[in-house]
Amino acid sequence: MKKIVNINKQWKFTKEECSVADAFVKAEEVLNLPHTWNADDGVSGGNDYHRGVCTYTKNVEIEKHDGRVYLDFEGVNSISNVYLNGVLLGEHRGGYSGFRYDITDIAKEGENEVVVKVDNTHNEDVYPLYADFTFYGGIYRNVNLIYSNNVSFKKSNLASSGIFISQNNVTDEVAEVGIKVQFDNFKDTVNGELAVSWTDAFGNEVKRDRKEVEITSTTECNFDVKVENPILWDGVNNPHLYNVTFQLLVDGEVKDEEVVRTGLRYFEFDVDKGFILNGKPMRLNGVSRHQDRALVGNALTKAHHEEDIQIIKEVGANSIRLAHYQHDQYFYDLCDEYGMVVWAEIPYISRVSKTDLTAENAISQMRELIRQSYNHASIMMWGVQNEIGLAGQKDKPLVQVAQELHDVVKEEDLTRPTTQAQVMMIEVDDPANLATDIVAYNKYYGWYVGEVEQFDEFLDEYREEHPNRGLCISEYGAEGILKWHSDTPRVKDYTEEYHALYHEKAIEIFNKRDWIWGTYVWNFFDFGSDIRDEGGIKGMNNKGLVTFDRKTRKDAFYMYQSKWSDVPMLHIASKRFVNRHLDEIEVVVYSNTGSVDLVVDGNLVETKTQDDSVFRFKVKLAEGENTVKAISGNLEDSTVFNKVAEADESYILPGGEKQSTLNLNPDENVRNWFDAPIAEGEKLEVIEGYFSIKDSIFELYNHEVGRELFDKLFAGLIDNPMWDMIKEMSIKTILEFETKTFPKNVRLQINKELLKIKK
Ligand code: GCB
Repeated sequence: MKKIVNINKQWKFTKEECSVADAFVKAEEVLNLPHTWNADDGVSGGNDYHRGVCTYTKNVEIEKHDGRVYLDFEGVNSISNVYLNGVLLGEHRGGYSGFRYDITDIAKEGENEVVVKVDNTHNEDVYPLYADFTFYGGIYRNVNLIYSNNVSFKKSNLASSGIFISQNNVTDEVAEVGIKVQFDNFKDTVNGELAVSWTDAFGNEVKRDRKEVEITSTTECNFDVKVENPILWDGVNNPHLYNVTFQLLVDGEVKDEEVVRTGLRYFEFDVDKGFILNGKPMRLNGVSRHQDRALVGNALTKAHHEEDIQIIKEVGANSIRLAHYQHDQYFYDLCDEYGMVVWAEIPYISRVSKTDLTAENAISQMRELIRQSYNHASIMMWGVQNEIGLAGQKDKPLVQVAQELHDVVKEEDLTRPTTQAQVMMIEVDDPANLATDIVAYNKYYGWYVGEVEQFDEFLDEYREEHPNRGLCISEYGAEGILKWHSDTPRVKDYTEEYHALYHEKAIEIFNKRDWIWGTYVWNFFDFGSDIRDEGGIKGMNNKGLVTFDRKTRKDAFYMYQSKWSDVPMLHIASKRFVNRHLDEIEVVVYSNTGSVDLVVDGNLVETKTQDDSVFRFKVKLAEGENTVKAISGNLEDSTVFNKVAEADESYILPGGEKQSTLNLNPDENVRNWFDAPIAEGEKLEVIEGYFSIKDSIFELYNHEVGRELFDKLFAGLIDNPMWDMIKEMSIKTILEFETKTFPKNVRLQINKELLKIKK
């Protein structure tokens, strides 16, 4: 039988690259895995966290064993070279997938020396190349020894289990499942038997199959199974899982056993009804998760993963985008158990490699992800890319690579669609949108770009362009920092109030459209991004609904909970905004109970009964402390607001609001030229051979006549440090960054001006 021995304990480490010969002398710091060397400097800002080659060593005790022995790594970021007893076992390129070496011929009974060199420096051939998160270096997931028989399920297929369950046709009545089992045999061909038993969550065996198999070194066994009257895996409502036990027997002796936990379900993405699970439409109320957290970075324990899924359940989400890389297998297990619909993806993000033109590394990471995660019921789509093209690489084969990745997915898995998260400036009619089965956009109206209300316009525009293709908003979000507050929340003020208001408005716009199949809040947790310095905080992306240490749920968290969760809840917002100078303030209460009483210092101010879960009360404050209570049935929440004479400046981000990402400030008169009303239903016109706002800003800049208009409207852009990136964007995208300056009528007027310019 197979035996797995975890060997996380008692490694030694040095933050330098050593030769294999020196490693055992130089690596002196004793530590247990999981480990990263960037838990602190990876989140301190300045983009100066240690990126280099570091060395780990361990004396590994290996038992006498008649069979095979494997050294199995679940995640090492990002390039590793592993040596056993001085012999290089191999190099693994990619920081988020598992890999495994057959060490049978090199291992000896007793003590063995393992050296792992881990490199998290930039390497142009290994994704991710550039992204808004810290690339924590280290052996940050489990390391195991696997003792297996000479005859076993395949251990060397990209660190997968060698068993693949394909849900070919599942209905309420029957699940038709295709099973592929791959074997290893390091000895002579033998006749074995494969026993497969399905047990439901109540412990009833519902199906048992036995197959004779002749096992050679390359045997693969494919067969179909029907499970009658399956108990379906029904998302958060009933995430029922079967234990499917695969036993390999030779002469009646069990040589290997794998228990695959999987759920049976069917789903589709409908152009009008959105996502449909087991025949019932179900809007994917999703959040995105980055794995890292305060103090430990990416070196997580099971308890950390469990806490994360628990908080995601608490908000009432039914889907998770596991961004932007392969997550721990244990987390996918938890998603299966909790009934979360998962978008899984690889770190093919932001830009294409300058050297790996065929995206070989992205392809290999995709194959690893799929083979290692194939049997998870929760995974319903494979994400092939995120915001590729962000850096304006129009000359690179962006669409081609996305298509290739799509094809690779189809070679690996015919049961799940491919998806992709488009960067906001990809136009809705861009052919890139057709590269995958389904498509999604990352859109930041109301944060990087214009106002949150623009989602309305974008969604209508998309729908018109693609009446036969659904859509998901794969990212949307705003920064929300606990110490900043405002009575008049505004874009880019970083306040907890704007963060909550932004999400209220966004979700309201999304909820008006049943055809959208899903939305994913960016991000559920604050996360480390050492390149950042935002809102007075260095090294962090603060768009989370929950803080980096998982300790504080921001108001926006409760706003979503009031919309998504069935568990009765009540929450007064802005509790951290204690000192208030206005005579009358607005008190926002989130509750899914339908009716809330607001009581101030023991006096009922108002009872509100409404369908909407966002309750707004006007409250007059008395000097000094005012105790505010919200009550609904048995639920109660309270806080104290302190009336002060002057506005408390400590709530305002020093340096003031940064109102604009691009700082386009054309002369007021210039803008006014275009400020004519638009006729009802007036649309954007494009004429072949003439300019329109769909052309790139660079084309306009390079055109003799166009340049005049460019200089009037966008002169400031050339000095923008991001010019190289911005110049590839369309004029439309640039204008949409600043919709206060360029509202829709102005944009249409500018388009009319452009239509006069022949290319
Ligand atoms: C995006 C990226 C994500 C960033 C996010 C942001 O579109 O996909 O990786 O973290 O924007 O917060 O800017």
